[in-house]
Amino acid sequence: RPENRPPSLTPEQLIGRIMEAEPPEIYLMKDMNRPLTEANVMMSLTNLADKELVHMITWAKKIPGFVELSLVDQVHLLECCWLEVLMIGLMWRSVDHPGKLIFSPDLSLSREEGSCVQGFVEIFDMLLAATARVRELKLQREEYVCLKAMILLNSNMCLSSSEGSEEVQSRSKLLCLLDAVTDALVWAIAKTGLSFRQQYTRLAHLLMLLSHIRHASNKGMDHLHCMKMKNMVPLYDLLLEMLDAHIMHNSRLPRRS
Ligand code: AOE
Repeated sequence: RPENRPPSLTPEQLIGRIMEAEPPEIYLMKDMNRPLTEANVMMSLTNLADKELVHMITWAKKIPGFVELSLVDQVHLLECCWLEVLMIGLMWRSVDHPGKLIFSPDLSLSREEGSCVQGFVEIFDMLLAATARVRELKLQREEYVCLKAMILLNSNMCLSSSEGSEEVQSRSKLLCLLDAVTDALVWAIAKTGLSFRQQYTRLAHLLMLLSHIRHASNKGMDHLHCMKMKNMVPLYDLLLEMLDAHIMHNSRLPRRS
């Protein structure tokens, strides 16, 4: 059925649309003289994430086909992947600054500066290592936007509560969308003029990055949960609720609708 097909765009057109969806750079306009204490750093990071999440929703909605998914799937996908999406964005911004994480143009932290937040160094090192890998691979912008879209579309591979026909349709739309973005990534890799062998090796390397990002995100979630316990993260009530929803995710019983 036609409404089950992904938007019939060529890989090039799809990448164009995903590129146009890119969120803007976020400035914190923070007081440069503020000392890098645990509380100040966490406040700045939370402030940044808060602004980025608003843009992330706009970004997701601009990915061709995303808004055609069921609302339940849209919410669930974002709920599952938001930290991974923030992290790949952070890696992309930091790629030309070895040893540093560029959270925003006015907030970059070295490993040492990050260590003022308890438990941060471990996550920091994972992010620095993954960023170094991105650098080695010389990730291209087209490839980056495809990977980020794949993180979103691939975040929610759990059993769907596939009762309603709308949910079943949404699930098959999602798989078509994922295929379309995969085609776009393959197209972007082919553009680099590598041999066929090098092309599929590169595809594998790029996709393996995603498992490191998922790992870092899970560790980051644990860390955030600890921080919350210590009352270090000045989370807004709504965000706090949403964070709780995420942490309970793995232990949630299969839902019935
Ligand atoms: C990474 C990239 C980035 O751009 C910003 C940040 C800021 C904080 C950082 C994180 C990062 C890297 C990993 C860190 C983390 C702090 C501790 C952790 C360093 O180790 C993240 C600050 C997060 C603030 C909490 C916000 C809660 C939002 C809940 C969102 C949600 O559940 N839903 C459903 C909304 C989804 C909307 C898209």
